[in-house]
Formats: sequence, C-alpha cells, structure tokens
Amino acid sequence: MQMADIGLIGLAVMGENLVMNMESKGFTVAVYNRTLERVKHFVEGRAKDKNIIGTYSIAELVNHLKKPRRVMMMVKAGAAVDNLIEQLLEHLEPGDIIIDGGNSHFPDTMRRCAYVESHGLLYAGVGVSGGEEGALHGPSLMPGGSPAAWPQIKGILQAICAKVSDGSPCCDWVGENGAGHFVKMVHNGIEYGDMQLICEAYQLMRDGLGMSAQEMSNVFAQWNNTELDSYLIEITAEILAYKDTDGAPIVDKILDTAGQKGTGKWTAIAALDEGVPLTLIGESVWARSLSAHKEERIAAAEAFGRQITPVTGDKEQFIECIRQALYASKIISYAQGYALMRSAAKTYGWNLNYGGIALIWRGGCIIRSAFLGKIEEAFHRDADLQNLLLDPYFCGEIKKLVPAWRTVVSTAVNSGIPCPAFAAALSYFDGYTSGRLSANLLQAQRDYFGAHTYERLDAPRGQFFHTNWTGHGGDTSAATYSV
Ligand code: NBP
Repeated sequence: MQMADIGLIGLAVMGENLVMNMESKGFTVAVYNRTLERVKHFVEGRAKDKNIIGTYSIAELVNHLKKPRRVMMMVKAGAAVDNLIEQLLEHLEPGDIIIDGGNSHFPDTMRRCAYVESHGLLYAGVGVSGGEEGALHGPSLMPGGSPAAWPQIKGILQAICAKVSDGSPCCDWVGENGAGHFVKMVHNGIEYGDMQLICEAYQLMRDGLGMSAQEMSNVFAQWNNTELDSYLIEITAEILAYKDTDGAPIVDKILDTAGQKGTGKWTAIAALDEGVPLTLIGESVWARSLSAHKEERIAAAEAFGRQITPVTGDKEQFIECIRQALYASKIISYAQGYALMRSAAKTYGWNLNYGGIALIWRGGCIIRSAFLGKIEEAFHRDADLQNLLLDPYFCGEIKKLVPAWRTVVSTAVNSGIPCPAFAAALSYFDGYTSGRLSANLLQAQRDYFGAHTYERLDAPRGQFFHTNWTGHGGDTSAATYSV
C-alpha cells in the first residue's frame, strides 16, 4: 500500500491548493473530505497522476499515513474542527500529530491543544495566510501548539511556505498552544489597518484633490518604490487602473460598503482584554462597520447636506504629505500590533520571537512588505524592545514624518473628509509621547463619585489617597479591582 507523508482533510479552495503545493515539493499526500464526491473529483481531476491518495473515510486516511502520523485539517473554523478531532482521536495513536490550518480563534486552539495532549498526541494550530495563490505557491505560515510537534512538521511546512529573496522561509515556530493562531489573528488585524490607511489616502486624493482613478494609480505605483513598498500598495495601483468593459475605472462602480469575517474584531477584542491600545485596528474595524450602513449614511448625508471643501495649495506637495502620513500611521499600527503580541505573550506564557514573526510576514501573505524587514532589524537590535516607537530607526523616521502627518490630519478635519485611522494613529502618538496626560482629572472624578482613590505626584507610587470632595462623604474608599 502506498503510504503518505501527511494526510489532509478538507478539499475546499485552501486544502486543495495546499495539497498540490505539498505534492510539488516531493511529499505524498493522502486526502479526505466530508463530502466524498469532492475527493473523487479531486483525485480524478487536478490530482490525477500525482502522489496524492484519495481516501473515503477517516480510518482509511489514517491507514495510509507513515508514523508518527500527521493529519492537517483545512476546514471551516468552529465546530467542524472539534468534530474532526473527536473522529481522529478514535483512529490515531499517542505521538501522532493533529494540525489545524484553518482560521481558528486562539482560545479554541489553546483548549484543543490541551485536550489532544491529554490523549498523548501532539497538536499544532497553524495560521495560514496568502489565500488560494499563497496556498498553491507558498503561504506565510505561523505554527504554534505542542512544542514536540514542531520537529515533526517543520520539514513539510518550511518546504511549502513562501521564501523571501535571500531564501529564508516565511514559516518558523511561533510558540506554545494558541500562539500561532494568535499571531495569525494579529496579522489579519494589521491587514485591516493597512487596507484602511490606503483607503483614507485614496479618499483624500479623490475627494480632497479631485484626482481620477488613473492619476491615483500612478501615485500608488510611485509609492511602491518608497518605504511603502508592499503587496497592498502594488495591488491598489493595479485596481485603480483597472477598466470596466465600457473603459471607465471599475473601482468607481463598486458599492462603498465593506464586508468582514471577524478576525479584525477578534484582534480588537483581544486588545481590550489585554488593556493594550490598538486604536488604529479598532478604527479600521469600525470604519468597515460604518461603511456597511449605506442607507443610513445616504439619509444622513441628505439631512446634513454637508459638502467636502476641496484641498487647495500645492497638489504634489500635499500628495507627498499623504504618503508620509500613511507611512507614519503604518508604523503606529505595527507598534500597536506588536505591543498586543508582547502583552498576550506575558498573559499566556508564550515565548514569542518578534523579529522571527516579522520575517514570517515578509513573504506569502497579504501584509508582505519591505517595511517588515525594518521591524525585523529593530527586534534584532533589541529582542526585548518595548514599543517599536522606541527603536532608534523608527523614532528617527517618525520625527521626520510628524509635520506632514499633522498637516494631513488637520486638512482632512477642515475639509470634512473622514480619516479615522490617520487621526487615531496621530492621537496615539501624541498620547504615548506625553509625559503628563489628563488622567489626573479622571482619577479625581473617579474618587469624587466612587471613592476609587488616586496616587499623588508628590508621594511614592502605590500609596493611595482619598479626598472627601463634598464634605458630605465619609473617609471610606472603594476596593480596587477590575471586572
Ligand atoms: P471553507 O472555510 O469554505 O470550508 C470548507 C471545507 O470545510 C470543506 O472541505 C467542507 O467539507 C469542510 N467542512 C465543513 Br464547512 N464542515 C465540516 C464538518 N463538520 N466536518 C468536516 N468538514 C467540514 O474552506 P476554505 O476557504 O478552503 O478554508 C479552509 C480554512 O482555511 C478555513 O478555516 C478558513 O478560514 C481558512 N483560511 C482560508 C483562507 C482563504 O483565503 N479562503 C485563507 C487562510 C485561511 P464539505 O465539502 O463536506 O462541505
């Protein structure tokens, strides 16, 4: 009987393409799918005459695998994954490895990892990015789970993943249990942020400067030769240049309501849980939500009859300001995303390699960019870097960008063009770089109405005071806790 190096369950778009990728790298793959016609269709079609074995039950799939057995699930996240784990546990043995390559939520992966390990098996939650193309030609892979699983799956995963120009693989061990899926989730959140920033730059040019899609395409193409060099900037230039059958730019005909699948929301929720300001990604999620209320927006536009004031002055100069504002905001977005990963690593006991994560994202995925190389360098200089803004390179970059960034945000505000991500990034920067904020007043308010106490500038940290603000209250203060 022909034995396979790995089994894959789930022959939808991602699964099929990953199997083709694995086979092209010299691995024999056994495949299974719940709907059996899909297996037949695949082995008689794309997989014909390849080292791909179609199987029609979980038992048959498992019987075709070399030991320790490796089974990768590429199915819809959620109950399907739990269901398959139960079925697999009936047939696998201790030491075998179950891999989940779907977009599972990291707490699920943490739970599943502990559960599968309790049966003596190993578990890996692998974030897969890059869509259909990536799956076939080289995705960015973020593996986490049982550490003992890594040496068993490293060979296959590093063979099929994307490689950067020096040949290094966009796949490395991320960390224990749910770490891989957590990092994939943050990647998706950052993707929301990068896309929103590009859309804000686009709206400033379209509505503020009255530029055509073709003119803007040229600008994005030029930006792709600067620090902004990235996949998303490149495809934006192509999208803006794309003409419909009547010769008009297709982008102008697309309804302005954004969809979302929830991974940006997960990232924002994780940030709220960690108490880490992730304002740019949060605003990006809400910008999509606001866009989705199209009818309400049309009614409000009529009610307010608001006009956008065109941006006047030197057009080329303002375009360059927008580029710089986009670059500065992007630095903030990654600084916030990395701060979230740092905090979660502490909470969950993960030993994350931050520079390594930047390298994983450098190829194969939607947020791939030259910029990630600079982030890798920053963590190479200081593996324990608290915030990207404190790295000398990024600190120097931001200092140069601040004037243009302020010009763009204030111009947008004066013109009436929304720029929630640019503005949130700038406000975060102003807050993060303020030695003294306004929270002294906030603490006074909390103490006034709830006796929540405050610390004083002229007393050591950790010493708490309460004031009887009205003369009517007592001297009893409230307990300090967080819900
Ligand atoms: P889908 O997310 O559309 O899932 C379809 C697959 O799940 C089919 O093979 C289907 O089998 C299987 N499935 C379902 Br639905 N319920 C099942 C169950 N209860 N038991 C067993 N199998 C079940 O496929 P996809 O777009 O290829 O994505 C696969 C995973 O990869 C998802 O978690 C997705 O979020 C993730 N991902 C997708 C992309 C992308 O660009 N599409 C990128 C990165 C990651 P059936 O044929 O019997 O219905």
